This record gives sequence, C-alpha cells and structure tokens, in this order.
Amino acid sequence: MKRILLMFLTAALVFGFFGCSNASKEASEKIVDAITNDNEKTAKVNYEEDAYDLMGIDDQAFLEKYDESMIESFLDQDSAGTYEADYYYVLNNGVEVSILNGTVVSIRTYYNKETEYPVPVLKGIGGGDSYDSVVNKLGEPHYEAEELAFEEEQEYVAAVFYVGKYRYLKVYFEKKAETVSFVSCFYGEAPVFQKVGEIKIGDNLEEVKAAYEKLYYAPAYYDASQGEPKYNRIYYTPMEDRNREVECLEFYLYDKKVVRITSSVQDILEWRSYEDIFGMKNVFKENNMIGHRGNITYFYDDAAGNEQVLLKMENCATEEIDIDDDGITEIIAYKAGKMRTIDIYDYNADTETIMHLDICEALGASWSGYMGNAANVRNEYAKCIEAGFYETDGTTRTEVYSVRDNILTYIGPYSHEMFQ
Ligand SMILES: [Ca+2]
Repeated sequence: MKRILLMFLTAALVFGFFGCSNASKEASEKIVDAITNDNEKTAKVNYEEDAYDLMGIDDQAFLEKYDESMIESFLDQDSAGTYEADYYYVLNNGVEVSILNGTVVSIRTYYNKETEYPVPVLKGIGGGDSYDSVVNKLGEPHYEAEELAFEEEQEYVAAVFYVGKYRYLKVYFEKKAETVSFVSCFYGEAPVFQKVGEIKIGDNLEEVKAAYEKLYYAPAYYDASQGEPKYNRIYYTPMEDRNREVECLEFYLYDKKVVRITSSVQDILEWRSYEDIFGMKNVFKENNMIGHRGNITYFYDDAAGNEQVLLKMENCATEEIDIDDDGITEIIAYKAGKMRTIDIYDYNADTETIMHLDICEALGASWSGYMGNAANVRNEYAKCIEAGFYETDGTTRTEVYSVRDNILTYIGPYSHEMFQ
C-alpha cells in the first residue's frame, strides 16, 4: 500500500490532478447497495481488454461491468480518503480503481505482481512493453524522472504521457529489466505545448490557418490577473476522437501571433461568431482588455480571405443585441466614464454606412443605460433605453425610450410599473 500511496503523491505533486472531494451521498448509497446486493450479476469482464475505457465512466456503469466476484477488496468513503477517492477498488487482476464524485478518476495496473488473472493493458500499454515501444505508441513523455518505490527499494524510471482529454498515463519502468512494471492513469491539467505539428509559439495566424483546415474561433477575454501571456483571440481545431466529446487543440493569439498552445474538450464545435451583426455573415469580435474597459474590434474575412475591420471602438464593452426586433443585430457600447452611458451602432443598408447614436448627446442627458440589463424588467420594456437628466433644482428624472434605426421614440417617465 505504501507504494500505491507514493504513486498518488508523486502524481499529485506533478499535476495536482485531484479536485475537491465532495462525495454525492446519493451516489455513495447506490454503490453500497450494489456491493452488498446478493443478486448475482451476469456481466463478465474480459480481463485482457483495455482497462483505459473505464476512465471517466460513472459508478453504476463500473459496477455493471465489474460484479462483486471480481472485486478483491473495496474501501468505502470512510477509508478511501487516503486515496483522495470516495471509493477505492482492488480487482482480482490487481487493477486498482478510484471513484470520486460518482466517476472513475484513476486506474492503476501492475505487471510486477502475481495475480490469478491476466492484467489488462492501459491504452495499449502492458507488461511486455519497453520504454521505446511506449514512446512509439504514446509519443514523447511530458515529464520523466527516476523514482524510488520504498516498499521494494526498487528504482524506477517514471514517464508521464498525455493521452488526451486531460488524461495522463504515468508509466513506471523497472530500471534493470527496462520493461513496464506498473501504470497509473489519472486526470490532470490540459498540457501546454511549445510546438504542435508545424505550429510553435511565435508563429502567425496565417501559418495556423495554413496548417489546419478546420479552425474554429472563440472571442477571448484576457484577465490580467491570470498573468502572461496576454491574448485576445482563440482558434481551435478538433483532434481525432472516437468519443462524443471532441478534444481540440487551442491556439491563443495576440496581435495575430501564437502566444500559447494548449488543449480543451468541447461538446459541440461551432464558430463563436456574430453572424447577423448588421446583417453581415461571419463577423468576429476581438476584445483587447486594457484595464477595466477594453478596445473592441469587429472583423471579417473578405472574399479574397483578407481580414477587414468592420468596426473598432475604444474604452468600452459591447453587447450584440437586436434592439429593434427587425431580425438584424445591432451593437450596444457601454462606455467608460464617470457616468454610465451607452452608444448604439446600427447599419443603414441604403447608404451602406454604420450609424452611431450617442444617447446622451442626442437627448442632452447626463447618463443612459440599456434596460435589458435590469432585473425583472417587463418584457415590453426589456429593449428600451433609459436616459437620466438633472433638473435645475438638483433633483433627477429618468425617461424611457425605444429605438429603431437609431431613432429614439419617447415612451414615458421611468416608473416601477415597468418592472414586475
Ligand atoms: Ca435590429
């Protein structure tokens, strides 16, 4: 058991792979029921199949696969805590499985100890593999170190490989025999790459576009508290994956240069574009955060594939809303300043120009806002504009307007009747 604990600790030190242990009580009861249930299960496991497929499955699916007779020992919530798990199983074939929050979060296989049954491979890696054959199958390791397993006072070379969807294999090679002794599979952080395929840090957008046919765009909101590198665009591309969720390579860019390469797991792949801004297709938003407010650029690719700027705004945050319900999206700009004020940008198809409406300037108001952001505003006022004025006696009044084609129409004084 000491050896197992060591593996956990070393893996945790390298990757911090375990989250908080918040056991679901319901899930706990389900497992205990299943374990203590005398009903014979018919499921039989093929001990030679790849145990990697257990990763990420839920506790019920695990128990359906491995019935009670295949479980050599079991630690419940009270005693599995040592393993940072809610449940911890040792199977007849020596495989160890940790379940946390109702999901299999790590698996370990041992090829250096005798079991009644053959020990399954993990991602195709088994006791017959050498260091070279593992690298051949999984690629270069992300991390490698010599480690001592205290129980046997045996020295191992431990190499960690990223195997997709934030999953890592830590493979221990016995130094003398140079073959795999045991393998641990666990979750970790997304890997950060200096270079993937033909793309490396510092390459430009054109090179990324040339290297990957399927590129999706997501607006990026850089938070200075996250530290360097600063970025304002993310492009991502799917990797081969047989499961429903798709693992993607992510390229973070700043000034159209790659500053970070990592991966993410996406449910659905889609262009995060604002397709109907001013009725235009495939308009993208770039948000350059500088301090509290940002510089916003809307851009698109022209027919020749060259990037064109549709609209650039400074010192504001923006929101894309069809404010006049004509099916075409306008832009509301929330401007930085002492008073909260908004501008609206709409497109005039006749003159082919972008119209800019400064609410305060148009009405002689001191402040202005979009009512859709207020809590519990009635539907009919949700797309209205409010404008505030100072009276000569120092009191204030607020008026409500609707807007269409950037023309303001007075609705009435701001009143609590407009809220639910
Ligand atoms: Ca509209």
